[in-house]
Amino acid sequence: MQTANDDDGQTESDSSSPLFTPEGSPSPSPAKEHVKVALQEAPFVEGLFHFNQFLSSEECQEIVENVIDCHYFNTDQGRDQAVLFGMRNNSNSKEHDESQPNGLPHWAQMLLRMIEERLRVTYKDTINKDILDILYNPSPETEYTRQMILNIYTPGQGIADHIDIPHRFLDGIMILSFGSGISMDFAPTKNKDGEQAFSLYLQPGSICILTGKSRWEWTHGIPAQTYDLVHNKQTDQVHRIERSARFSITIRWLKIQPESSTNTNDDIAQSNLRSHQT
Ligand SMILES: O=C(O)CCC(=O)C(=O)O
Repeated sequence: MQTANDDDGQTESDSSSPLFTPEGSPSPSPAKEHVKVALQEAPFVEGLFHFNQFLSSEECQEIVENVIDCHYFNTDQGRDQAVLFGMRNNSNSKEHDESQPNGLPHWAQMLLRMIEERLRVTYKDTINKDILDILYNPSPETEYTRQMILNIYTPGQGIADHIDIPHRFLDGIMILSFGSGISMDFAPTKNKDGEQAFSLYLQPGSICILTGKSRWEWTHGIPAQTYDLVHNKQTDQVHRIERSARFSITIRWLKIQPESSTNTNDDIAQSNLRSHQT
C-alpha cells in the first residue's frame, strides 16, 4: 500500500450551503491520535451493505435544501442534532405502508419512499426481500415508529463506537451521508470466525445499511479527527482527505415501550455518543 497526500477529489462538500457553514464555531486543532486507513468498499460482514453513489449530487442537494428549510439546526448555538419521529404503526394493518402519512415531514417521507424504490429496483441483486422487510416492513407484533436522527459533524467531531441500543431499536439501520465524506469504524464484539475490525469511508451520496449480525454484533463509530486516510483500491495508494462539514441522516425503527422512565435514560445515553477531538 503506497501513501499519497493529495486529495483524490472523492469528497463533494457543499461549502456554499448554510447547513455546512457554522460561522463562529471554533476551528479544530490538528488530529493527535492515530488515524486508521479506511476502505472505499466494505468487506463482507453478514447484513452490512454499503453503496457509494446511492444518491446523485442533485438529489443530495435537494435533500439538504429541504432540511435547511426546516430550520432544525443552529450550529452557532451548538444545535447540531435533530431527531424526528413518525407515528406508531397501526397494529390493525398487516403490512407497514410507507405511502401512508406517517407524521414525518414531507421531504422525509419522500426520501423513505425513494430509498425503498431504489433498493427494490436498482439494488435487487443484493437486497433481497428479507432485508427489504427488515428495513420497510417489520413484524406487526411489535409497536414501533420511524425515527430519523439528523447530525452535523464539523471537522474534528465524531461519534463513539456503539451498538444502537438493542432493546430500543429494531433491526435495520440506514445511514445516508451528505457534504463531506467521513470514516466509520466497525469492530466485531464477539471475536469469532476471524472477523477483523475495519474502517470504511462513507462518501457523500452513499448509504450504509446495518442489518442482522452487523447491527447486533458489530460496533460502529466515527473517530473524532480532522482528516481521513483512504485506501484507493485501483491505485493501491492511501490518500489524505481533509474533512469538511458532514450531514448525516440515520433511519431506524424505534420500539414503543410502556416503561417510559427507562426510555428517557436510553435516549440520553444514545444522544451522548457524539464525541469531539480534544
Ligand atoms: O451520523 C452517522 O453517520 C452515524 C450516527 C449513528 O451511528 C447514531 O446516531 O447512532
